[in-house]
Amino acid sequence: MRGGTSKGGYFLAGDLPADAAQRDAFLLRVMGSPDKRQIDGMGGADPLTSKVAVVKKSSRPGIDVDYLFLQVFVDQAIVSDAQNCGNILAGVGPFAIERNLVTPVDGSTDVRIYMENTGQTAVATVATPGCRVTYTGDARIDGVPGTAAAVPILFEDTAGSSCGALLPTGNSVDEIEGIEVTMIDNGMPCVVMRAADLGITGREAPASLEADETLRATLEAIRLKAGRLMNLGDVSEKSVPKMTMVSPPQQGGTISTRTFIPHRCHAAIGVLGAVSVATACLLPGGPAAEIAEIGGGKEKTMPIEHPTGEMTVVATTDDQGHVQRAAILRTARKLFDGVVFAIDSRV
Ligand code: NQM
Repeated sequence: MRGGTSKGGYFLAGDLPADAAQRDAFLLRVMGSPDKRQIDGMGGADPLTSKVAVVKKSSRPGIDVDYLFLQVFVDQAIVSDAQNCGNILAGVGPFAIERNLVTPVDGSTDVRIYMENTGQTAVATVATPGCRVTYTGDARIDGVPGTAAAVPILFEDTAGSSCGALLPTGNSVDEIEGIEVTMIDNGMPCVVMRAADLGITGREAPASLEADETLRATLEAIRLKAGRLMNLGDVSEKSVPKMTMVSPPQQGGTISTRTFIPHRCHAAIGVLGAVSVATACLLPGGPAAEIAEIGGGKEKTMPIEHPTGEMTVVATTDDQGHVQRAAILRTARKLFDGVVFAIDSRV
């Protein structure tokens, strides 16, 4: 399925080996990793198309399904559960209904999803006219051609998802390798920096940033230090924290971004990454807040600009200006339903 601006394999948990090492070996075969072209598997030679959702009916009160996200690295034999993914999340509701884990109602169906990676909950609303999932509709998201049925998603309790606190160091601003950074986790651990401080405009195309060896080395040096400061330990083999460079908005949005995830530059921005960056924009004194254009009121509509358009985060704040919940709009599409083979047998 395509989920938002990502694509991956969606599995019922019961169809995969229960043993994590066997499961990961199977998923590496499925995606064709490690290989930068993933020629021997289903992966699309990009971290955004080498993703897996593992879904099961939930036994938790008030929750419909449990969702485990797995990032299958493209050119390394690594399958990581160290991050969540809000784009792949967009396909979980439709998948759960199609696989009879959730009973649809006529019109639209709310699916309450427990995100196992971070222990938090999201509510996705799936279009189900006549009690059947529909993927067609008129919602448009940047980074995906055409239109599809809207899948609005609400996040309520994402602060400190992986780092234990929204600001794991307790500060809105720290300095690493001489660069001012905000280390933040409102659903995705992110390091937010001014693009200008890294010697770029922040308007460059992802390919040109990926070709800049000096920039990449600086980002990785900052990331390895930030990982420890963010309670993530040694992140050399993890896909977090994400490295977001911010600059003034170019298209009337809140802020412009370029994000390394962490070794490739995202063609857009991750969902929870965008929620975390939007939250950083609301921290007085932080590098993002200095640049961000934000309206008044408690409900803030914040288009986070990225290389292929923008992702709008609607953040609801309390009297102190702290983000209480965030909503985003995604779409999803069922692409293929079938049996995938690893070596010469099923699983
Ligand atoms: O931040 C890419 C994506 C993501 C993650 C990444 C995501 C999120 O675009 O919630 O969606 O940052 O690795 O799918």
